[in-house]
Amino acid sequence: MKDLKIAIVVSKFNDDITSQLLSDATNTLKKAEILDNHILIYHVPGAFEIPFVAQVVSEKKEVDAIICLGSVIRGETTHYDYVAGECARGIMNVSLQYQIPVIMGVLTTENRDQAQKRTFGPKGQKGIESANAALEMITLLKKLS
Ligand code: INI
Repeated sequence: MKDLKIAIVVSKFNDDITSQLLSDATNTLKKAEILDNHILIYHVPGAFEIPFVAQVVSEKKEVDAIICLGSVIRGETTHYDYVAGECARGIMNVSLQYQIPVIMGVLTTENRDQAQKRTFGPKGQKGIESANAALEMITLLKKLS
């Protein structure tokens, strides 16, 4: 694991949620013996900006996986649908185009309570799950190549 490099692209919007996702993801990677200076963290304003930065990072071909972290909470407008939909689509596009695991650690929830339960428990801990998904995908890719 010591030779692996992993990028994390994390949005600042709903920072009470995303800062926890980030600390859980980085701690999980460190527990898996990923070196501190092999975890590259990029902050973006909101989930909508995540795919662009993930694409720029992918183009450099310097990391083994990218973990995208964010929290999109449905408000009273259709803005949610655009932000959540385009974020998910963009993440998948980058993964397929550059053949690199790009993990969808972006919560899309009806309300803040749901987001909190999927971040802090008991309905999950998305930061930990996302880091583990990245490690699992890297291992799988090594087997396939
Ligand atoms: N960005 C989020 O990450 N989560 C949200 O819930 C959200 N809502 O609800 O509006 C959100 N909007 C900002 C968006 O991601 C962009 O940063 C903004 O539109 C500028 O492009």
